[in-house]
Amino acid sequence: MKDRFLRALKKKPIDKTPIWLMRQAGRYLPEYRAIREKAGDFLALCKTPELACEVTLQPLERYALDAAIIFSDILTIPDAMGLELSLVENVGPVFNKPIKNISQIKQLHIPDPYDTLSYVARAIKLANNELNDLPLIGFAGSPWTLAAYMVEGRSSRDFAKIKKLAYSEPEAMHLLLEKLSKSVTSYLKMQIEAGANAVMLFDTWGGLLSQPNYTNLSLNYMEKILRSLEPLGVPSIVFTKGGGMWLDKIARIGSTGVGLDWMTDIKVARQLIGHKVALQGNLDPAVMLTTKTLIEKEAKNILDSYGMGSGHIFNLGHGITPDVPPENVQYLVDFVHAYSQQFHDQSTN
Ligand code: 1CP
Repeated sequence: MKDRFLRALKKKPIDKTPIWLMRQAGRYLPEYRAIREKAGDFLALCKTPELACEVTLQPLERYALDAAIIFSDILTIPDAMGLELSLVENVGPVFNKPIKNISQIKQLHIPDPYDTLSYVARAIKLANNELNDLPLIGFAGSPWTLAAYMVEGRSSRDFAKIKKLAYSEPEAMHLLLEKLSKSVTSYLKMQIEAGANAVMLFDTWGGLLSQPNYTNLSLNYMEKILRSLEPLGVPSIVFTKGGGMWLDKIARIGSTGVGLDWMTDIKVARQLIGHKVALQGNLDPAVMLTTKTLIEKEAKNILDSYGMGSGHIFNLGHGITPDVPPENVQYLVDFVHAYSQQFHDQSTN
């Protein structure tokens, strides 16, 4: 069943629970490390459509995954806005020109994705040609999460600089978020036109916000983006790491599915919002570092907790980490497909 992922997202009957993994293409795969070395640096890999396409397909050659996600990064938008992204060994992504003052925010331009980000559309077209009707997920960062990296200049433990800006300069904060929302909207529209079958918004740092600020600075802007994409009729998934206590709000912004982190109880989430949206998640990524016995036990627990019927897309509660043994992924994918058949009515398939 090639459309298992899209059917689950729309809660249509399926034969088994679909599975894909956040960051499924990445450093835990030796073939990724080889191609990354060949490309020279991470951004060159993202910006060379043939290589980005090849890396997108790598995990699908190994595993019976139900979806591909285009190989890129959420930070391509700030890069296209002129902040100059580079990936520094043992540090992570760094901007050479982070946002330091309000006048910089005023001067930021909204990139034309067909110009500075067209490499992503080309990679999507190339990957789609190879996928044989298996769905391809496009993605972007949420405006808040992008702003967090743009103001800090790099990753941070507490993102204090952006939070200080949010409290002390609300107008500048909203101007930045407004510009990012427009950029994300046109970027995702381009990805959909290029052939993305679903889109996902990664709100990795939304969980750092207070409840009112989460609504004002993250959720409202994601809603704006989703409402603009609605006419295109492509399903969407919203993932806020640390957003478990705001699920009722997240389920009301117009996405088809909601991603759950591993801190959230999927059974409770289903009771709360399962009638409105599909759920994606939520195995603790750390489990993937352990044994097949433990992977089976924890995956079983999630599938049992969700229970009967469609509307669940199995995934991790956050991205897979570089030190995961590739054979553990094989085990998880095959186990989820085999064990989940009892939760679906086989006579309707
Ligand atoms: O080769 C390398 O060392 C690069 C590591 C790497 C990879 C493989 C980075 C740098 N980005 C990526 C790819 C990537 N990033 C994908 C690929 C598609 C997939 O297979 O899933 C996706 C969806 C992302 C999205 C992304 N980038 C997010 C959101 C998801 C999440 O994990 O929370 C975030 C926060 C980023 C920023 C980023 N880019 C790279 C790193 C190491 C990080 C995280 C930095 C941090 O810890 O704050």
